[in-house]
Order: sequence, then C-alpha cells, then structure tokens
Amino acid sequence: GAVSATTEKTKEDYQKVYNAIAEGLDKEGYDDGSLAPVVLRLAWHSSGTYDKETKTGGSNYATMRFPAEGGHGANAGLIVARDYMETIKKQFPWISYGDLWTLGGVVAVQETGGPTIPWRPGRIDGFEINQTPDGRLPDASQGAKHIRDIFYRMGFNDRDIVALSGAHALGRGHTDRSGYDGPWTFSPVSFSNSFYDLLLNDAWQWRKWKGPAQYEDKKTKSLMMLPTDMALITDPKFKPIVQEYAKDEEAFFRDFAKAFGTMIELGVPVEQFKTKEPWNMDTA
Ligand code: DDH
Repeated sequence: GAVSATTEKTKEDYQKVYNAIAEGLDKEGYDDGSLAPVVLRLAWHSSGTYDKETKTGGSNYATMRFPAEGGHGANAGLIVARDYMETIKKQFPWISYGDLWTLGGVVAVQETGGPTIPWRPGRIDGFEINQTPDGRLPDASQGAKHIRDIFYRMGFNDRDIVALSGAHALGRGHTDRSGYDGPWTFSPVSFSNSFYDLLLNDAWQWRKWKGPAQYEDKKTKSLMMLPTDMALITDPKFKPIVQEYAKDEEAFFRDFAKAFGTMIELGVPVEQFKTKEPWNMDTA
C-alpha cells in the first residue's frame, strides 16, 4: 500500500523535542539565568483552568495562544515562555501546542533537579471558542478558602495543593507582570523543598512598599512570600503537610510528581492519549 504521509511519532521523537527545550533554557542576563521557571508557569497556567464539573479548560486546547486568554491578568509575562516555545515549534511543527507546553513543564522541573514527571502526548490544538473565562487561576492576594475553591474545582485535595505550591522553589515575582517582586528561595533555578523550609523556619514580615501586599524575610529582605503562600502555614490542615515536606524532600518530590503529572493531563479525554501509560522522559 501507499506510504502514509504522517508517520506515527515515537517516544524518541518526543525525547528530541524535550532535548531541544532543555538546550535553550539557560539564558544569561534573563532573571536568574534560566527560562525554566517561566516555562513551568506556562505549563501550569495552561492546565490550571480546568473545571471538573463542566469538563472545560485544562491543557488540551492550548487556548492561551488566543488574545483573550493570553491577556488574562494571571497570564501576564507568559509571552516570554510562549515565544520561547514558538522557536521549538518551528523545529518540530508536528507537535501540538498543548503537548509542547506541558512537555516544557516536565523539562523545567526535571532539568532544574526535580523529580521525573510522567507525561504522554495526545493534546490537540483547539479554537477560540474553547477559551476559558478569566478568573480560573488563583489570586495571590487571597487566603486558604480561595486556594481550596480553585484547586478543588480542578479535582485536587489539600495534599495536592501543598505539594503543587512547592513549585515556588523556582522563579520570582516581577513588578511588571503580577506586581509582586522577588524570589521565594535563594536558589530560584533549582527545584528543591526549600520553599517549605523557608516558609516555616524563616521570620516573615509585611514588606513596606507601594506594591501589592507581600511578605519579606526579616533577615535579608531579599525573599518573598505571597499571601496565598502564607495561608499554607496559617491553615491548620495545610500546615502539617508543609512541615512534612520541609523535613522530607523525597516525600515532596514523590507527591509533586504525581500531582503535577495529573495536572498537565486535566481536560484531555483519555482516548486522545497516544499511549496507555505515561512515559518517563530522560533528562538531557
Ligand atoms: Fe505560582 N505565581 N502561584 N505556581 N509560579 C508566580 C510565579 C510562579 C500563584 C501566584 C504566582 C503555583 C501556584 C500559585 C510558579 C509555579 C506555580 C507569581 C509571580 C505569582 C503571583 C508571577 C510574576 O510576577 O512573574 C498562586 C496565587 C498560586 C496558588 O494559589 C497556589 C503552582 C501550583 C505552580 C506550579 O508550577 C505547579 C512558577 C514556576 C513561578 C515563577 C515564574 C517566573 O517567571 O519566575
């Protein structure tokens, strides 16, 4: 018979995409020298719009490509990550945006020293009609009830919430994006459990400044916590989980890998996936 024009892609093909994403992450002069944090945030914001009741949102359709969703306040600054991903898309035009962006999140975690995140391809590019309304992502000025409302809507529980929040080991706030300012940890390009350790064991005070209400560490005044971060130790159900992850990085890595692996599949009908079991991609 005729040779098919579109050949089925293998794990090796996706590993090449992984490697290409990994290769370009280091960027001298940008933030702390790496695009990994903003690339991880793109994967999360493209997935975290999911609503389990209506089964809308999530990573399937990569609707942040469109001006309305791209312009949602929570997505300010993610153009940096989308532009970077566009350079990868040019090299591998066959990959869907949803697969590309979620794979980017996997690369960001694994290449900064985090756990192996299970991932598999199958997302398809959607249309403007598939965009979700503004307000589905968390608002950093709020507290524990809001965080639960947002993450329970995606189908997560308290343990998942605390585990996923540990991603703030990476990156920083930008005054020209969210309005918040500064990194959470002293090593914002390595994935570790230090977010929990600092949150619990450092002394925090409100920062006196013109920007949005945020905390600073008393000692160096160089680190920050968001009001939503602080809610993880003022809430009696969240706090013991923070304490556990601060002491036990292995437990954090295990739980983060599971919750984030689930998060990046939100909104993707299972029959769309090209493999029955997710893959473990190799570090580059
Ligand atoms: Fe976050 N995050 N995030 N976050 N996030 C910000 C930066 C980064 C909240 C608010 C902010 C998660 C959860 C929450 C990352 C990953 C994840 C910023 C600053 C705000 C504000 C943005 C800027 O100015 O550039 C809130 C609120 C929550 C919550 O309520 C739980 C989760 C679940 C993740 C994840 O990846 C699993 C990363 C990485 C960054 C750093 C981005 C950068 O450019 O650096």
